[in-house]
Amino acid sequence: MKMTFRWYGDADPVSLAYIRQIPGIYGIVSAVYDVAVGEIWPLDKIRALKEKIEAHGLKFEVVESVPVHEDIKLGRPTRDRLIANYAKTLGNLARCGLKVVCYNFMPVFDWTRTILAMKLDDGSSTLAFDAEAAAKIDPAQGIDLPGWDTSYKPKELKALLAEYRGVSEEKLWANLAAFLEGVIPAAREAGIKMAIHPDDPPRPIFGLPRIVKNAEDMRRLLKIVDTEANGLTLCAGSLGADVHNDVVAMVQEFAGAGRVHFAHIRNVKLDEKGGFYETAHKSDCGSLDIGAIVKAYVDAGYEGYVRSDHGRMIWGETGKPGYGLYDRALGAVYINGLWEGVAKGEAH
Ligand SMILES: [Mn+2]
Repeated sequence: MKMTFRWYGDADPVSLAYIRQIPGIYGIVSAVYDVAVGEIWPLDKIRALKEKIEAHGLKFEVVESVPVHEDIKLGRPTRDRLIANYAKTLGNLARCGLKVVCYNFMPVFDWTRTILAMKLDDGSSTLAFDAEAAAKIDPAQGIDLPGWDTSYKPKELKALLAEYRGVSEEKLWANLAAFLEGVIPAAREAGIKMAIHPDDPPRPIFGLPRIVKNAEDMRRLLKIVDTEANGLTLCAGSLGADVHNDVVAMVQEFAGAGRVHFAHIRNVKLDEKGGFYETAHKSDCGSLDIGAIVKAYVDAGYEGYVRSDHGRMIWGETGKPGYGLYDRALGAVYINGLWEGVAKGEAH
């Protein structure tokens, strides 16, 4: 297992120098942030990022994410050029030594929360999803979510949402298939493993289709192009936000089959109304058994990349919600500890 840590580039208030001080960190997960979605990531920008990371004694082998243009998800006629561009970006990443590319296929919204700083009893604050509040949002009236990417103007967002009304789940699957059939052969040739991140939360929201929500969806996805390069980012916290998802069984099945290329490990506390909030990583803080999840990875012989995922804001830290230094560092050390314990226990 290779423990990694996500870093948002020079704009990130968390420095590479600090990340390096977390025990057991192998590498950085990052992205080129100043190329427009859909355009090719040039070699010089990838190289500059890699050199910056390596100067801190850390590896750069995983990208999170190369975003998928909405035209691809919508199946617009422009998608062929955009898919070709994506494949070229994969080639450039491979030339710079990158091994895994995380991406998602969620329409319009990436991860969605209704509260960015919910206060917990211990005084920390965390991200939360209030299912009742989310259900009350009428996308036709506009959506104003905290912390959500505001790069769309309200009018553009309305038009985009309207266009998705004509995209059923099956249509989205067909568009995903066209994407995979376009990029997976290029990834395989380049030696890149693609790793789709599941939908977060794993359910349709605001009338938008969502298709990577559970084990059945992941099986279907892997069969579209049935090769190792077409793989998963198994995000315990995202999938675990649906009480029906058995994350341990998913690790056993998909890591066991060699199709997990990136493991996001974090915990969530579910409520009875379908909502949840994010907790510290430790098992008894949330609804997921992180020890059992780690054991499943060890038993599967998983040797890929891992990262702790969203953290709470603790010790007075401010910054990007979910992506502070301290709680994610605690999570990484906790996972490393579990891993060492399980692996050594099994070796005896
Ligand atoms: Mn994740």
